[in-house]
Amino acid sequence: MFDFECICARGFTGRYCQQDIDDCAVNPCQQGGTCTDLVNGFSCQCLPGFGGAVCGTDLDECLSNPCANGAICLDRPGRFECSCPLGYSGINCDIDINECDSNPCVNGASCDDLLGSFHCNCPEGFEGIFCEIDTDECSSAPCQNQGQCIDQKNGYACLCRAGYEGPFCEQDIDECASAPCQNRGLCQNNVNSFSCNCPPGYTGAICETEVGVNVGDTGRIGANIKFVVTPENSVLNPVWPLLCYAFSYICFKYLVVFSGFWLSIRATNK
Ligand SMILES: [Ca+2]
Ligand SMILES: [Ca+2]
Ligand SMILES: [Ca+2]
Repeated sequence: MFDFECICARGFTGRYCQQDIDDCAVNPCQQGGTCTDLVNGFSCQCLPGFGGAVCGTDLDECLSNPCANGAICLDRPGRFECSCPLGYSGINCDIDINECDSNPCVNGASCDDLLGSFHCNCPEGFEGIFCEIDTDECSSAPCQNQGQCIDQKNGYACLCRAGYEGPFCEQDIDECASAPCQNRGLCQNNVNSFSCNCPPGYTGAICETEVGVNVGDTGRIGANIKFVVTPENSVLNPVWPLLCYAFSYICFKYLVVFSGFWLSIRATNK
């Protein structure tokens, strides 16, 4: 009875050396590489990013400069990572982030996308980074004569005190415009009121009451003009001839109404 023993070539085993040893059985390929069994050996097909006989070498994916816009490249196992500068995004930092996408501008402002920021174009009457501030048009105190200023959108309104009008309350309402003084009384325009300077022979708030006149009666015709009722033969103050001339019509009228007396205007500013 003969026996024999086969001395196998490398890579084979078995009684008759009929069995090819599976060199991949020990999982020699690293990092997920695919192993192919060969005769007395194996080969590894590496996943992207790895190299070497058993895929144990981490390739430097940053060597190809994949990061744009000055981003810092970080070599990772099997991949790269870009650390983007402000205002950029994307795997390669090649996307300019649109900071207007979040609609940061309010009150109808338009948005300009900038690098890492935005700019709001405010409509008239608004200010602030987001145009969120309603400009106070009352800050310049545009209302006159103690008028109250109401701030509005891109403007203001003045609430005037009684007796004033106009966009800025700049106008003193002329309460004399309706000619309220009767009997040729002189109307004086005041704030929210008027007063009547009654001619000789009249009195009352609007000179509505007729009274007699006597020699020696005094009164006012204008703010600085006083009168005195004088006898017919009295002489006018020669210092004020023109002033008297200006009132000559009034003088004549008094002469008719209060017949029996000459009325002259003696102008003084005392
Ligand atoms: Ca941007
Ligand atoms: Ca405003
Ligand atoms: Ca007035």
